[in-house]
Amino acid sequence: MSYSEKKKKKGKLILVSNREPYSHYFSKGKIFLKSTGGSLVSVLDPLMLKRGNTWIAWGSGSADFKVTDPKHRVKIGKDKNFYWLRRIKLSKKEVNNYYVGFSNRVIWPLVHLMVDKIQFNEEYWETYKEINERFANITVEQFKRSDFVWVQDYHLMLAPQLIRKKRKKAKIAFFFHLPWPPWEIFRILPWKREILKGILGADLIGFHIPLYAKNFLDCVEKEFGLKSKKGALKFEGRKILCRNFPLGIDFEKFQKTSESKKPVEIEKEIRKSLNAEFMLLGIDRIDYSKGIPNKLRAFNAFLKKHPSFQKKVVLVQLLTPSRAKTAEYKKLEKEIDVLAGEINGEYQKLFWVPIRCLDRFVQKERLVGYYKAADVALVTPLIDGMNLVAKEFIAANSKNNSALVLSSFAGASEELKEAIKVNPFNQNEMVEAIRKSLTIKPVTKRKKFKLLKKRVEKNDVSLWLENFLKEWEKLY
Ligand code: GDG
Repeated sequence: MSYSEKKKKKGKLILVSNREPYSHYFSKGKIFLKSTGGSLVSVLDPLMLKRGNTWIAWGSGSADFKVTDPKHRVKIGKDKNFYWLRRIKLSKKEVNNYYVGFSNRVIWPLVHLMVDKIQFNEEYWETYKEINERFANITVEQFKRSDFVWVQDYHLMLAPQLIRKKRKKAKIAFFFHLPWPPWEIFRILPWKREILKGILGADLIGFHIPLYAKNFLDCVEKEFGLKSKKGALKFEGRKILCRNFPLGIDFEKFQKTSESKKPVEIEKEIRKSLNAEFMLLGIDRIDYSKGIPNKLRAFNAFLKKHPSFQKKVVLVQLLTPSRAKTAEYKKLEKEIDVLAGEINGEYQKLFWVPIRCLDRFVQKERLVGYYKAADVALVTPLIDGMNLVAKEFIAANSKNNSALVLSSFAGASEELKEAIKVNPFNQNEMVEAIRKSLTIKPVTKRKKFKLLKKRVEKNDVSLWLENFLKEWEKLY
């Protein structure tokens, strides 16, 4: 009997997340279904089909509530393998305060250590509480005694405690996908106590890397005077465990896609259109945490310091639209646009454009085509919870002949030891890393890449899930 089959007997799973796995939308008067994508959905969806009760999430698609039953549910899967997707309706104002506001204008900059970007606002907080309460109440409605409730991420940090209030014995876990900041930063949050209490409603609390778990436990100690031992602590009479579970990708799927016909064709097409010997690649959501302007400035400095690479190297930067198109993001988009324009203006020659920015979401096969075409990936966030782009890039290259420049401040840096590490704030280091990545001996490059690949393959998303579920199950 497989692990998930054994678990099926013990209790079903209720998943609670802001983002839904599937959305329904209108196009030309018709309703279509689409997966909201991502590694997480691709692994949680099969798990839910096997042992899921309900997935509770914000119904954000334009036709989402046209297809739901009177209880706002839609069935995902069929026969015995199915789960309910329970959609939650949010008004425009609620989305603005809970999602754009508190989640993305308060928590996001706080945990990414950018305190000057935080927009403290009482109304954001009030709505955040209300929406967390709504998620929690709906979870309780669906709840059966043996169920496991798994709450995801920074949008729902109060939910574990709110669920616990109504179902004292519930088996609740929480996973946080972003960095957890040190106490000196976290303590500026006016609602710090409530947030910590909210998360402590869970029995198991997961982070990507040990540093974030340590920071969290440190905050708990400073705020409540509670000491932990090996990640375990007692809070309100309950034992709580805090651990790191580094998220991986669906390696097999990426590798398979990368060997299929279309990405191979796209790779060739991209290389042909480059008109250059080397291709550097950046794939980032337009977000200040991703350090895109720093990357462009470093590339500028590289071209200045190493003129022999002019006309030989092109930086292709994919800019994926961010989840919330706020004024801050539009400003960043503009900054990137101006910077790229200035650099191109300075160096551009006939048939050679040093930077190409593409600001749109591309299909998976095209994305893989870009990964395959690149000689070097520049993954240089100022800070990042994990960063899956770095791992996908490694999985997609079947020839093992590329190099990865990786920020030391991405969670992935813990694991991807053979990457060329950089401090994205240190321009000289960035310039040197670009040079190194382009001149590294092919044998060394291959050797390092193979080691990186081994790790990404081993620590894939299924292992993440299995380790998390095992640790959780052990608690009862
Ligand atoms: C948060 C944390 C943590 C990007 N552009 C396109 C596209 N993507 C996909 C990538 C990748 C995902 O989006 C981005 O994931 P990241 O991990 O790099 O970053 P965040 O979105 O900031 O995610 C992060 C993550 O949560 C998980 O815990 O690692 O630290 O910030 O999968 O492939 N996909 C397609 N077209 C695009 O244009 N199809």
